[in-house]
Amino acid sequence: MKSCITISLVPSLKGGPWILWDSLEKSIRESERLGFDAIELFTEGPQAGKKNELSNLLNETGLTLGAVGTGAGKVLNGLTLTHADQNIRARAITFVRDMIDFGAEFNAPAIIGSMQGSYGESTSKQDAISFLHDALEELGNYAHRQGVSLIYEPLNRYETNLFNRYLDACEFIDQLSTNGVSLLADLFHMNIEEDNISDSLKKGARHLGHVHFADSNRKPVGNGHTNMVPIAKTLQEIGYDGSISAEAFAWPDPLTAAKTTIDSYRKFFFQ
Ligand code: LER
Ligand code: MN
Repeated sequence: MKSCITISLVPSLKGGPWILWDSLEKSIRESERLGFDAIELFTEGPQAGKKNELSNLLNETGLTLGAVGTGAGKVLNGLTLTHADQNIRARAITFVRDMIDFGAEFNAPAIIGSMQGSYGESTSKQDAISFLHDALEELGNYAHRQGVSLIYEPLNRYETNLFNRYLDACEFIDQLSTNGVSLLADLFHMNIEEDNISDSLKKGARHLGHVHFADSNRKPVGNGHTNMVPIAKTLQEIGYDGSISAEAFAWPDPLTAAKTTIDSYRKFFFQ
């Protein structure tokens, strides 16, 4: 398993669930100093910092890029893969393709979370699911050709009405013909939606590709009431060897959140 920490380079979204918020350089150096293996980036689009800054910093520190988030496509640009407007859906596909290219240069997958959108107002449930299916098929194949996977993330009911539960998302992925898509288990969303997080992870282990690590209240693990012991045991039992990435509020501040996180990783995964 790779210990990974989220870095946001979008100051306008301050307060969102990312641990480090400083410049790319400061955040990567801090991650290295604390002992993380990898970083997950949340950016406005398919670039981070100045030209070559990311590759230089990764080379210098030996850290890797664990994943790139695509959520800014929705939050900053209003794009989703299930929008009623065909033109907006097409722009969403282009945005995600560009993010796949960005990540693939560093061997990192792109994550589709908020970019999935929701059904309602102008899109029916059936249409939205069919748009999502076609988008994942196309983008999964696109990612696969570049040697990376595309990570689809079920979100809790307050963020999407498409797929909230991990095993429902597994069944949906089973119906795709591409094998370029895997699933993200975000322990915060799962805390809201699953009957039993460990059981869902066991039953859906075949698709697990990334983990977002946060406590019940989305604070860094150790500050809420999720019982992480059986979840960590399950991840080990199913042989999960991908990234475990802290996507949590920078509570009480980014540095303390990062320290709490690396301590939790050591406690649960890397004794
Ligand atoms: C949003 O709540 C989330 O969990 C992100 O990983 C998706 O963009
Ligand atoms: Mn997440």
